[in-house]
Amino acid sequence: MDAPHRRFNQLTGEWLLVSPHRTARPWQGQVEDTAPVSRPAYDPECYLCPGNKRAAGATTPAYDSTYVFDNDFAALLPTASGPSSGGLLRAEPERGICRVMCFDPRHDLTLAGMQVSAIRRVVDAWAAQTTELGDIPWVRHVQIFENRGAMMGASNPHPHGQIWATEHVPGEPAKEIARQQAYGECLLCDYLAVELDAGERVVCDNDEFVALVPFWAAWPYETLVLPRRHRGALPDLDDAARDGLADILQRLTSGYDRMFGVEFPYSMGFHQRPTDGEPYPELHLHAHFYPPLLRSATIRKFMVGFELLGQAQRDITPESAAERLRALSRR
Ligand code: H2U
Ligand code: ZN
Repeated sequence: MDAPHRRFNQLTGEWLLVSPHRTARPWQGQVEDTAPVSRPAYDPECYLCPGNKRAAGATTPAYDSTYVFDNDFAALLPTASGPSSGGLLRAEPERGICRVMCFDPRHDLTLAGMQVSAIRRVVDAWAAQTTELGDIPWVRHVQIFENRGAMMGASNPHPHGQIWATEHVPGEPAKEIARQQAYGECLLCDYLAVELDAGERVVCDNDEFVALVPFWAAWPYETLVLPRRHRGALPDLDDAARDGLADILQRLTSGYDRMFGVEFPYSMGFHQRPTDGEPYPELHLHAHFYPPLLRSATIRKFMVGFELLGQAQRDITPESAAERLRALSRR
C-alpha cells in the first residue's frame, strides 16, 4: 500500500488519492502529555458560563449539566420567507432552528476532560434534542455538530456544540443516504464487520461502539464512530449504548489531545435518520470526526489545489493514522 493509489469512499461515492510514499517514514516524534489547561473554571467574559450575559442581551442561567438555547445569531429562521425562483437561477426558501448546547458549566473542560458520566448526559441531551426538533412537522433533518478549536472556527473555548434542524436534508447526509439506500441491506453493518475483521484501522472499541479511521479517510486523523448494533438515530440507543458512546467519545477525544499535546481541533457531528417520518431501515447512525492537524499542533492539512479542484488526497495512510491513534486512545 506504499505506492500511490486511489480508494473509494463507500459513503459518498467519491474517490480519494493516497500518496503514502511522500511521508513513508515511521513516526519518530514525541508523544506529549496534554498541555495543562490554562483556562479558569469560570470566565466572567464567557457568554456560555453560567449566569453570564450573552451578546444579544439574554442571560445564560445557572446550569449544572447541559444547557440548550436558541442561537442568538441563528443562520436559519423557523418561518419560511426566502425567495423562490426556477430555471437556471433556482432558489427556494429554507426554514430551520439553530441551537447551541453547552456540554458542561465548567469553562475549562472539553469532552476529552469530562467524566464519562457527564458525557453521557450530553449524549442524552443530543438524543432529546433530536426527538424534540424532529417531532416538529416541517423539520426533516437534525444535524448535531461540534466545532472545536479556533482553527476550526469555534468562537469560544467553553465546551459546546450546535444543533441545526432544517426543512431539507443537507447535502452531505443526502449523499450518504443515497449511497446507503442504493446498497440495500446495511452498508455500515457490513463495512464495520470488514473493519473488525481487518483490525488495522480500529482506534478503540467497547461492547457497544467502535471508532475507526475509515479506509477512505481524507483528513489525516479522520475517524468514524459507529454503534456495533444497527441503530438509525441517537434516540434509538438504549442505556448501555449511550454509556458506550460516551466512553468512546472520551477515549477518542483524549487520544486526539495526546497526539500533539494540545486540544486537538476538529469538526465532528452525527449523521442519523431524517425526521420526515419515513422509516429509512438502511441507515446506520454514525459520527464523523474531521480534524485538520497533520504533523504538529500548528501544521495542518489544507484542502486546496488539487484537493479543491481535482479530488481529496492524503499522505499518511489511514492504517498508520489508526496505529498512532490506537496507541493514544488506550484507557
Ligand atoms: P461556534 O463556537 O461553533 O461558532 O458556536 C457558537 C455559537 O454561539 C455561534 O453560532 C452563538 C453564535 O452565533 N452565540 C450566541 O447564540 N449567543 C452569544 O451571545 C454569542 C454566540
Ligand atoms: Zn465559559
